[in-house]
Amino acid sequence: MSAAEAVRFIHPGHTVAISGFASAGTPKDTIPALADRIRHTRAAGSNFTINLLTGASVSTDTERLLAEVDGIALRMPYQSETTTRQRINNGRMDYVDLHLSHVAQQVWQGYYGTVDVAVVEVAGITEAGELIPSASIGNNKTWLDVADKIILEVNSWVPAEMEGMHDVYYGTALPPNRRPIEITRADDRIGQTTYRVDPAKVVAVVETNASDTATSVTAPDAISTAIAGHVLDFFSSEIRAGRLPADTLLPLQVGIGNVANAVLSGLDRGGYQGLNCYSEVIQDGMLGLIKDGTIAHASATALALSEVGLADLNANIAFYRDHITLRPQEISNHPEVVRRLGVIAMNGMLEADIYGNVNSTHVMGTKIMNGIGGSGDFARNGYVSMFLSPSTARGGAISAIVPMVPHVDHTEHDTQVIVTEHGLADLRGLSPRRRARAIIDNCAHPEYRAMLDDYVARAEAAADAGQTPHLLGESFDFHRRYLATGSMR
Ligand code: 0RQ
Repeated sequence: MSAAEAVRFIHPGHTVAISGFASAGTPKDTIPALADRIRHTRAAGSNFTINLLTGASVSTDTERLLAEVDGIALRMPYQSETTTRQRINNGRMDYVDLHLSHVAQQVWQGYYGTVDVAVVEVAGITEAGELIPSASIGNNKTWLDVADKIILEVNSWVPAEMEGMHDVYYGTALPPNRRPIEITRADDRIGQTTYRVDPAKVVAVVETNASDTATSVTAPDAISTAIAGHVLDFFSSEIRAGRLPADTLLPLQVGIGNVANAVLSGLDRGGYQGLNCYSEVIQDGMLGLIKDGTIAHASATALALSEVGLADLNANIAFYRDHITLRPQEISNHPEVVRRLGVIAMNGMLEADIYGNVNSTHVMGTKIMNGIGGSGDFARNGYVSMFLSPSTARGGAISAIVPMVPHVDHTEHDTQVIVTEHGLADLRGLSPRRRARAIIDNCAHPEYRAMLDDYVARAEAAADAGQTPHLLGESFDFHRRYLATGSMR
């Protein structure tokens, strides 16, 4: 049926779980049709909101349509879209920001009530009645399992040869019935290539032919190239110290964004061969490395590609299918697997404090930026946990190294290495006071070092300085200075 007819199954107050992870696999027609329905209902005088559950962020165009009509009462688990962010920060939308590996189990546990309708994009339906996934898996297996009603969007734009790239695992369970997740290499397959679905729950099938939204990528600049250089030097010294295998390192997880892409470009020049990625998304930088053999295999839950990346993937899909595995996000981000494989976790941050606590999500401690996403899944369980960021934000007006972060996503216990364009602080084996020295000396922007030194000197001189010296009132004055510099989100 048409998308407009299909959305008649969605009613005010419903919890709607949709496919989509980063820019890939968002339903193309059904969600815009839902936004239209909400707008018309509102124009007729009645309120229509839904609770929206996803894999992570979805296509920004789609997310914006629902936010603009004030159609979302509750959003979970991640977003990165401007209008949605404003609604959340204005208190007009409830937002639950959680580890992406936790989403499926929390939904199985029933925290979010009944999932009334799932809207899931698929590449096709097999004769046996199973579903061929498209360019992201995210939580789709869970949505199909738990939803009362299912709307399928069959997108013929997805190349047929993508079939086989996926590994959908059906062995997950709640305690006490959990079994080991038997992944010991990034390319291990433990599931099946299709989703199962109960046909009795499928109330609509909508046909589309529409491309995924492209992710924008900018070429590495001087700052991201410098950060990548420090990361590559660190890998070399870890190899010399016998802590990382030469040539192949250990499986890499790389966050999204320009710094991440610069690190990937840098790997190309590092002389590595046969690397593996055990990450959350496949981005442009990885495709080139797969082609030239630097990366042997990349495991993730979604593709997040630019226009150029999408064209490359589609033109060479049979080749990439053999080097990429897409998994449900509770497996791509699974703490057990991340710990076993010894993943090298590299994520972005807003700011870190002098002791290594990291804020990834809340500007000035209060305004949400995106969400924790998968960063905690990888940082907490990685073999080496690294946070990478320019040393300043907003044209130098804000230092990314502060005395005390006003919101903590990753504690000092989870952060092992901090990198800015000025250098790298290896915090492993260091007490808090030594960590402060390493972070200020290696990572802070030179213009902020004197202020941070002064803070540490006075905090350490206090009679009750303790294990982790702080001047509690002053640490937040450090942030408040920025309020005068302009409007914050
Ligand atoms: O603002 O967009 O208005 O220009 O934050 O900052 O420097 O472009 O960095 O794109 O790498 O994002 C933490 C947000 C960094 C991201 C964060 C402002 C800055 C700019 C973006 P503008 P940059 P990035 C995926 C793992 C959590 C989720 C995660 C993130 C904007 O990395 O969302 O890691 N992480 N998922 O101006 C005020 C500061 C600021 C600041 C930056 N200290 N104060 N504003 N900004 N620092 C796992 C995978 O495997 C994919």
